Amino acid sequence: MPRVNDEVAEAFQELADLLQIAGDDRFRVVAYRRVAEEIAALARDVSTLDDKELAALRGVGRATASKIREVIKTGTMAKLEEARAAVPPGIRDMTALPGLGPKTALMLYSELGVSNLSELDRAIKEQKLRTIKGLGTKTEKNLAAAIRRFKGRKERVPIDVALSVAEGLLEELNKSPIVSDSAFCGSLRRGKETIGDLDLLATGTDPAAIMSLFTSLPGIKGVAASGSTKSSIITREGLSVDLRVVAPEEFGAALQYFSGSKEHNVRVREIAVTQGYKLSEYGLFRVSDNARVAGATEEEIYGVLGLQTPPPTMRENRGEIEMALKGELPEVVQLEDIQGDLHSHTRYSDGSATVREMAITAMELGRRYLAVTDHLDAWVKSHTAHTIRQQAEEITAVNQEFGGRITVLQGVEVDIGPEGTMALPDSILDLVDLVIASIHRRFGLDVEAQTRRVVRAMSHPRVTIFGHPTGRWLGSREGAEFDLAAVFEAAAENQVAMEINSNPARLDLKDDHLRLAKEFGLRFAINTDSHNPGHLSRMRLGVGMAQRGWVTAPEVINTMPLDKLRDILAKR
Ligand code: DGT
Ligand code: CA
Ligand code: CA
Ligand code: ZN
Repeated sequence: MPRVNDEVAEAFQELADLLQIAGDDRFRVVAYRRVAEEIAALARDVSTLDDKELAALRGVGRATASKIREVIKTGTMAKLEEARAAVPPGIRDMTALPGLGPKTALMLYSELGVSNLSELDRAIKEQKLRTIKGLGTKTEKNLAAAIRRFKGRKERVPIDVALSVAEGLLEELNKSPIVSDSAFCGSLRRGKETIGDLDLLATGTDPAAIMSLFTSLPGIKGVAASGSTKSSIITREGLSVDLRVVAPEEFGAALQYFSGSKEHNVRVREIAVTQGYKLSEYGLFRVSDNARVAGATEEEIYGVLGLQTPPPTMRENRGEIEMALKGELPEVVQLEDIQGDLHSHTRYSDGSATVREMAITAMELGRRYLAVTDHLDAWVKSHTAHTIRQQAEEITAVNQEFGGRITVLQGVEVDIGPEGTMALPDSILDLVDLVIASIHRRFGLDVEAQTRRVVRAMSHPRVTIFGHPTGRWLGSREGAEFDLAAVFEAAAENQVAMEINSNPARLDLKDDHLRLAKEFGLRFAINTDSHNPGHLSRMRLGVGMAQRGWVTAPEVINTMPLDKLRDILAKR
């Protein structure tokens, strides 16, 4: 159907919805709806119809025909704009929810005074919808789910996107001499896998100038709010970004406050109160004389309160504050601890680069070793052994060329079959340095069958790493469900390392699972699963997730120098 027909049909549909909400004449509402349907069903481009042809459409008189022309010409119509102005925009947002038509929206407005999504959310929580005739507990449940989906879809952005937007914006700000310091905070600084909005901080002598610099940066779609010390913009990616300008002596306090999490902040503030202080985004103040005792840096604030400074990735009030009070925070793994990368793909399977190209980029990133782990089962099954030997020769040549500055290891990523067996025979697995076993299909097995499958895979003597264990794909797939404890126990018994996959759509295992895995004494491999050289720098995302799971460097096998790692690989 021509695009313009869609546009016209939508305008009439919206007009009908709005008039219905506003309590307009019922017949007129029905008539506009019919026009919308008629135009949506039209095979020809509506803008090519002459007056006679337009008038021949069912339900279209002279007045309607001129409205159609108006939409074709301007994209909207006066009547629609008028109706939009008459109905609160919040109510229009409500009708965007599946399952909530204009009739119900009107009822919610007139009976409960609900005029936007957050009021609707509250009314559902207070179980008010069921008091209206025709609505019930089922409506409440369905709408609650629709609101969650609506918010989830509109608001959260993958961490890699948010990170590159944040770094781009900070770089622009830092170019200017009026900005003396800046940082990102919020969920991005805590390394969460998805980001609701960006929270940026800056300090400098001229806040107003920083604000106008920020709101006129290139690549922004709109300015949502602009004030003297706080502004919000929307980026091209649809991400909303707040920037606050604070004084240098407040920078650490603001950084601490806006990094969160909220739960962490609440607990730290309680500790401050019991010690006779007041902590806010402006600083740490003594209650007795209101004197500022700290605020320029986070370390200073935590220090006065007798706490170690937890890495931002640990600040979720999951026990880190108690450990910080005792001076027993674990030293979580850092990007600088990483010696190599144990999961990558080349043109031998679905990667886009050669072994040599991957090695060069890995070397530039400071890695001392890189395992190429192509999926040789799915791609070249019939002559896998031959392919492996051929790749081995290529690897030897690359290793000779780079003379120990980087060492390429040969591995395979082998598929775990539905029964837990490996998709390649042992005779093939014996040819390589390292075997990653992963699930790529059949995520929907019931928990019992899935657990049996994975436990069996863990006990295979040649498996070194369990790749992206749950197989979750953020935004589209939850991942396999299995009994984590049973799988971790089997893996521990067989010394299989759990992967922390740095692909931003995976970040798997995730934080809670990592903390459980640690209890079984498991070791981890933080890998990029790169399919091109650009992916190799995703390592920091995996490290962030590892930190969120309190994983320390000695627990990560790819923090080891190559000779130590070879001992581990040889044992398998
Ligand atoms: P997001 O944006 O949904 O991914 O998550 P955050 O953590 O970035 O949350 P956001 O942007 O609403 O707020 C940024 C930080 O500001 C948050 O991590 C902690 C702090 N904050 C926000 N609201 C409150 C609050 O009501 N109390 C306290 N103590 N801190 C808050
Ligand atoms: Ca945020
Ligand atoms: Ca925010
Ligand atoms: Zn892979």
